[in-house]
Amino acid sequence: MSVTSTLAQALGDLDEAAVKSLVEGALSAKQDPLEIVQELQDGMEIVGKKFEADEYFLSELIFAAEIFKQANAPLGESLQKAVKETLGTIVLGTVKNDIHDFGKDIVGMVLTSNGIKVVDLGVNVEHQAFVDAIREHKPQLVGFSCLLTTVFEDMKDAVAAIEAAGVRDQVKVMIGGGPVDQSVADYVGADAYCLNAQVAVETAKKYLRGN
Ligand code: B12
Repeated sequence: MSVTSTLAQALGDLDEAAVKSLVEGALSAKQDPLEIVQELQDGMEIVGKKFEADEYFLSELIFAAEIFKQANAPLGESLQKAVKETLGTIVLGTVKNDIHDFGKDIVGMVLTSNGIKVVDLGVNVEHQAFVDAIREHKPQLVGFSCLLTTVFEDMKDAVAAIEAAGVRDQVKVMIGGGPVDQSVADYVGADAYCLNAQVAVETAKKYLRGN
């Protein structure tokens, strides 16, 4: 078993000390920080499944979130490379009625380290706030993060608000988050669905370079 899959399991088991030392070990072994992020994401997947199976409750979810946050702190530093050019701008936020922000923060961090300016609107973002930010910052991209199936409708409404404001053709809308897939992107009227931060970077660069 690789160090990183052990890492996913350690997070799934809420073994705070093991997660900390495995991340430190992986970083000093010069493992790609994005791979480590992916393993932590897999660990959160295990936590989510245990929550669904009533093995974990909200307190465990909160504890897992705390471990995840601490584990990610040194990764952010490793991801910050010398950015030579700014490729473009993305307005990013977690949609209305949703307060999950780890996925959004990771995507924002990885996009920033790849030369894309990130305007982070935070969580539980009103539809109109996306519209206002498009007018103010003139981004080429808008990103919605969504972790709750109950907020698909909010994403759809946010896209509709952007459309109604007459600025839909100025931006590409990218969406991501645990329960999101291509069919959700089609349903809400987004341009692209991104499985993870790596795909987010590839997709953003494709749009910004126009190929
Ligand atoms: C941590 C967590 C929490 C934490 C959030 C802490 C925080 N600051 O974010 C806390 C404890 C606060 C929490 C609260 C709740 N949670 Co919660 N939570 C989770 C958990 C375990 C992990 C989510 C996570 O952080 N994953 C790690 C990140 C890195 O992954 P990610 O978000 O998917 O992001 C990656 C990609 O998706 C993509 N991506 C993400 N966003 C974007 C955006 C763009 C633009 C792009 C391009 C890509 C992209 O890139 C990221 C990096 O690779 C999930 C279970 C799961 N497996 O998802 C449940 C889960 C999402 N929660 C759930 C629920 C039900 C809740 C609560 C309603 C619980 C309650 N009863 O109060 C509340 C929500 C309140 C609200 N209104 O939002 C359910 C949702 C079920 C559903 N069908 O919708 C889940 C699935 C658990 C479960 N299995 O039941 N939660």
